[in-house]
Amino acid sequence: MIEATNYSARRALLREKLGNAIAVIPSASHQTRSYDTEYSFRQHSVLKYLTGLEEQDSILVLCPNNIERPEVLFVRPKDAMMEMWSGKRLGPERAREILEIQHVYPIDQFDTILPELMLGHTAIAYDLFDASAPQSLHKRLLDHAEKLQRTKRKFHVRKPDGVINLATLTGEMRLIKEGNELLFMREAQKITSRAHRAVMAKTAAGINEKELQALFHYIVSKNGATEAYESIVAGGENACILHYVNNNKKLKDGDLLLIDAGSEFHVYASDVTRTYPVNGKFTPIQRDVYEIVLSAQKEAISLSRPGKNLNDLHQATITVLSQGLKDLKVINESVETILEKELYKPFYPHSTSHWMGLDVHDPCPYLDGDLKPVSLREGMVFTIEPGLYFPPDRADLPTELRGMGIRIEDDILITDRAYENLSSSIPKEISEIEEEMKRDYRDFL
Ligand SMILES: [Mn+2]
Repeated sequence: MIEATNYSARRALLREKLGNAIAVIPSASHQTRSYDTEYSFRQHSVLKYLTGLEEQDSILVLCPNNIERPEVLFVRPKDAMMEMWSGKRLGPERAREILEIQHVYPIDQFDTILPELMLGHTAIAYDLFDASAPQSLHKRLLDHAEKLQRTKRKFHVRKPDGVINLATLTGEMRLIKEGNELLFMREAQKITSRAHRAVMAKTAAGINEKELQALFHYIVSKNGATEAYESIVAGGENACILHYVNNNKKLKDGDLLLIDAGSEFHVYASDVTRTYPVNGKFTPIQRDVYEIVLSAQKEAISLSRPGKNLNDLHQATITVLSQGLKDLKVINESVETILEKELYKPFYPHSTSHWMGLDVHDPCPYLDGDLKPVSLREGMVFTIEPGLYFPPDRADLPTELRGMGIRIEDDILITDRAYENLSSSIPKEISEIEEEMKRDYRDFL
């Protein structure tokens, strides 16, 4: 059942974490695609997380030291003509009621009101590395702080003279998923599973990667979701390009297809990769490499539980992959040497896991206060995605390996004692995949 998300409790917790800092949290701004066309709007994850608000041109300000106005929101004013062109706006009054924020003003009052709100705070907390925020805002905040510093009056009042990175505080909060967050993430998984399985059933020689991407998109859209990121649909050696998004080549008989795609439901992501043969049947060498990657993944998954950390999972993964590279006679060194000299890296250059949530790569901390890897706790969600990639131009490799790229990725939730594989319904055993590929893709529409 969907309960109301307790945004106000999240804001209260963040105000506590802020100490004497004032937080400024802008909405995402529209991004130009070309000339006067724009990419579809996607709200900034943190503003969404703290308010539920979907609108652009809004800014939330949290002022823990302001007793009168501890939280203030700025939104676009009502404007019948503008709303006729580009859709309804909440406006300050409705925003106050719906979002349960007491002080809501039109956005054009931001620069007038902000200096008042800054008083009593010693720092500005702001997402320093947020590429989606309005370009000019950072500078405006510093200008306001500077003006306050130069004001002779109110010398007895504290004024911000430093900046802290807000993302560090919100990243900590976002590490643990609770309540509706898990509900939305499970729904995203359901949709992703359906879409992946349809693509698996549809895949055949002669089909263009773009058509499979379109099928994935169709199922995701039909189920009320969007894609969490640009899908990677990579036939044959395209799989060796880690962020291949051209997705415009015809699939060839005898090749593998690597598809890394996930839906986003209520702004919560999923992120799943499967690799399987275009013609529905693994060749012996494809099978060998696939089984190595699969066993590395299973090893890391089996270690997932409270108290372990993502580095433990990565170490387990590279150990299995290194043994595999030795067995395949790609590297003729001992596993210890392969690990010590990182000889696996040309074939496995990325890490095994990343946090996942509102963002597909959720910006949560990987190290704790002592610079040790963060210990896994109940409610954390992350991916496990080992792979092996054999570049097509490596003349020193056995011919049958050249241009082969395999990755298997699942999404893992830490439970009180162990883990739950959120994406387990998407086939990944060789026999399961070969069966699934015989199905009619229309079963999943
Ligand atoms: Mn991933």
